[in-house]
Amino acid sequence: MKPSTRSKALFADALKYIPGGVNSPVRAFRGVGGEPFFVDRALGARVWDVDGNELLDYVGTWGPAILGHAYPKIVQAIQRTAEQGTSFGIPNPLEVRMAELIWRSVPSMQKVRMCNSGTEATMSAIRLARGFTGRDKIIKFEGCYHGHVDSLLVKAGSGALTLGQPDSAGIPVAFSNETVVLPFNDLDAVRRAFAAHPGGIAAIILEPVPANAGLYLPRSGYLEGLREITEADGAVLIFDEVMTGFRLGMGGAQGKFAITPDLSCFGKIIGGGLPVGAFGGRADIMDCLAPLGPVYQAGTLSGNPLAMAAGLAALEELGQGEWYPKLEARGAQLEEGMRQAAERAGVPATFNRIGSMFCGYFTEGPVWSLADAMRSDRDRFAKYFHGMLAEGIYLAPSQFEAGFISAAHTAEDIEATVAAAAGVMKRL
Ligand code: HOZ
Repeated sequence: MKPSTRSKALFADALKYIPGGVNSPVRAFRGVGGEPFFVDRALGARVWDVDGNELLDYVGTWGPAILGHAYPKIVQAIQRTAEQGTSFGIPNPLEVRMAELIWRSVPSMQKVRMCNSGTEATMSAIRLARGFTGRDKIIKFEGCYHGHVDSLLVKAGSGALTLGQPDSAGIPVAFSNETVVLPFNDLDAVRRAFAAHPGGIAAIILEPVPANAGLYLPRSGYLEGLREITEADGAVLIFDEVMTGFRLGMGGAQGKFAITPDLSCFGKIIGGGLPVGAFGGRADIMDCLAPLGPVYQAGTLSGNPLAMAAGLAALEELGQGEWYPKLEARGAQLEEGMRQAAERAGVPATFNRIGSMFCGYFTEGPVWSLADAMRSDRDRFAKYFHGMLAEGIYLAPSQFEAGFISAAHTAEDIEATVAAAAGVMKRL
């Protein structure tokens, strides 16, 4: 690796003008120590920093880059659309195409409203669920992260967990009192919460595959159980598919596990790398939104033509190619290689994976919940992260984030990653 001279100078400047030098805390390397590098450009499975270092990228802009960076069809769609104007604040045909494509891919999305980020999507879905049911309380799960929404930033994952602040300052107690937080993968805890608040719970919101405390899977029957409990009670079941949507297949996690939630939230991939969010679901619930109903939600840039064009290009491509089997094959190759590497190095490790999403924990495992994830040796993860970076491989700078494989990662890239990991683990 070349010395990080330019990155260091930029970070010093950034610290003067931007809190912590970053526009989102998880970028600050606080979970692993050291300073972030600054990116110059990205293409396919690689990013280049401003000092000329080439890195094989497993962050993929935190999920959106499923086809690889600067995918030509997406770049061309953005260029073409920009020539017609970058924002209208007037309905445009791309919004309708996007809504229809989402509905075709994810049948539970009978109606959809576009917004600008995953945070907006979850915030709006919660408000809608409350407006629809006339109830106030919501259930969320430990380690699940749904953006930086007040009522959801309670025992949250992602950057909040990385920084050891899963409960943010600045949230009125009255707000967090309306949030019931439960352990993931524990149906009895959910049944007890419903019994304790009869007729009071508006919604359960969850990442069907939690990917903000690393990555762990729902146990067999768990999602079905949540569906049954919410249906019987009249509460709204909300799947936050910001990370899993169009990542685990065109139908997202709900397609993979064959569960129909009432509402779902999307982001990341559906914007093709531009800022976007979406929430949608049952038509009778969605029709409670203004201008039809009493629940207000709005946005100057919602349905922005550039984001719609980029997202449509990404989704249309994903819908045509044999991308998902290829991503599964790369994921399986990585999983097998990493398990063997850890075993040979004698390092206690658990490698969780679904499709092209993964997380390696430095613990015997298994990891099914936040409590299990917290057993990972985070000092060891920090050493591993920096060891991999020195080998030219960029992982998320936190134990509590998922890794992403893109369609641009080749079998040789995965092989090189495993070889690097084997060497780094021997030195841990
Ligand atoms: N929402 C992303 C996944 N954990 C992290 C992006 C960020 O917080 O900057």
